[in-house]
Amino acid sequence: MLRNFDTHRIRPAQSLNGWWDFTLADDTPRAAKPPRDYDRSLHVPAAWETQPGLETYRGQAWLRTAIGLEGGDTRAARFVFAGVSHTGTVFVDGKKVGGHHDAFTPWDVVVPGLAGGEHELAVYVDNAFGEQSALHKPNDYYTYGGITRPVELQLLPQVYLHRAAATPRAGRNGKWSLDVRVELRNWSRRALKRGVTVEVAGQVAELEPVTVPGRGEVAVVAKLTGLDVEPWSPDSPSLYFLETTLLDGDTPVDDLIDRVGFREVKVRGKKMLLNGQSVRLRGYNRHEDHPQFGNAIPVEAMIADLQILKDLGCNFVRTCHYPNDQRFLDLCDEMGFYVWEESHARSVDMDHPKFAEQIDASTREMVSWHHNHPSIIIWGILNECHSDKPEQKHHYERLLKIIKSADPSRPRSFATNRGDRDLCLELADIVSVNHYTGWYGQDLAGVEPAFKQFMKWLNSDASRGGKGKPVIVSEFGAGAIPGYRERHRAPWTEEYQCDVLDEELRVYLNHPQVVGAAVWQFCDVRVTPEKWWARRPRTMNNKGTVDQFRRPKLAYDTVRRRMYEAIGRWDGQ
Ligand code: ADA
Repeated sequence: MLRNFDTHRIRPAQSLNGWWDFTLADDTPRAAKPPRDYDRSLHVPAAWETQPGLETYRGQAWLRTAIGLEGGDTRAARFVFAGVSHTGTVFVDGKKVGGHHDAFTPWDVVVPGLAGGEHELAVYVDNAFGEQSALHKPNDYYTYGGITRPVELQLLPQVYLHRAAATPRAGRNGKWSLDVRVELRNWSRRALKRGVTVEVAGQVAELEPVTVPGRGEVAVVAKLTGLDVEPWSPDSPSLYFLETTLLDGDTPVDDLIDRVGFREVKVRGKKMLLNGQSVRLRGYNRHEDHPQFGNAIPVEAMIADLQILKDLGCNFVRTCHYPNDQRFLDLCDEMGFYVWEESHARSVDMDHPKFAEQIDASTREMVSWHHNHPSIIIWGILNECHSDKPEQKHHYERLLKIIKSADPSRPRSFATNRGDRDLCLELADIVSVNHYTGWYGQDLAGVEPAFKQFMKWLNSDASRGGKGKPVIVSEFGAGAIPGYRERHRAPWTEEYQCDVLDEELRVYLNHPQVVGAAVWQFCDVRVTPEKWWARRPRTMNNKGTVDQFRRPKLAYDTVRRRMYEAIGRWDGQ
């Protein structure tokens, strides 16, 4: 399953997770033709680094599975890949049918005209760095290889439901409304007329039938009003199924099932509001990384991570620095976490010839696929990029515009480390800063003065662009090698990490303009062994509050105390 619940009752859908044939592609000309022979197998989804001998394999590989199709050419096969790391090229019966670059957004390939019977699905997967990739590069997190998120095969009628994007709005007397934009696509050559119904919380909207041109697409909007529903919040994460059905005459021929939560997120002056109530975000940056699974983390391990975050007194996760597996977002919806989701970019070369194309795609796909998650309350872009360079400002403008035109309902931000040189703060709804005075500055006593100085600069003059806006401290932390304990509390000891997190949380969680603080980072993660990152001890980013196996470091209890104190719920244990 792509999600944590069934997304179709009418459309036939079948998981393609399971054993796939697998072979490295050292000798294969680039994605030319799938090979005949495969010498191993891999249980998809998986990162191939989990296979003995392939722990550091960076390159290409083929994966293959057999699929059985029912019916004839009135149905198209739709292959949905929730994530292939980092580039996938798809072949059906040896013929190239599609592909996608970037590990972190879902994508699909629609193949009409396949006859009933058995077919071969082969995927050429590439996780190599090079000129073809602006965003995947040696970095402070690992780029794994493989089909790392679930795969599904669906059968589509000629006109099918491509997407249903829902935006909740609070109305009078505690009632809610929901605007649902439904996108219909037609893979056949003939124009066809279809009706649509949308149902949520027992209310149904029936839309007039529309004609969808051959090989074309049409969008219609359903407005459901006067909904008597429980709003969504972290304390009470109520969710409702949103069922969209496609009708040919009176006959249902396709459907999409998603979930929505009723909440509005607004920025008002220095505050961030959820359903009119002031919100303070307390949480973590979390990478999709696990020593046993790479970035192909099973749902059970995701749940365990979120349970740790709950225990730590957190209500917030930043999905640094890329869109996350939708099953994780589903869990955040269900368990009541606020999420900052960010398109894929951590300190990248903005002059790379592929940069604009790839970051635009990552941003568009993120908002398009993840639009309905109530947990997502902030869209983020461009972590620690060149927001201080006038010649790069247009990237910030363009990306923030892309988001706003696709989804005007959520605030947008970017995490800057440019301090008082930043030139793009006026473009963001929320000012977000990464602050490492306690670590890279090695200046524990300087944490508060440095932050005060930044806030003074920010608020001193409207030309800064951030004056009077809400502020999130989107990263702060310190490295600690698990088990390195010393009374002298030197850098890299678990003790020093405690001191840094204690002080930073004290300063940020008690500042009136700070609406959120996200510790860097949840767990220790693998980094690429290339370039500067090779200098990281254990070739890991060791700033986790839990180690890579999620074993708590000394700082765990410090963070926990600070998080509970911040909401007046610290009872000494
Ligand atoms: C940056 C960056 C993170 C991580 C962190 C660190 O702020 O955004 O991805 O690299 O620093 O550990 O230095």
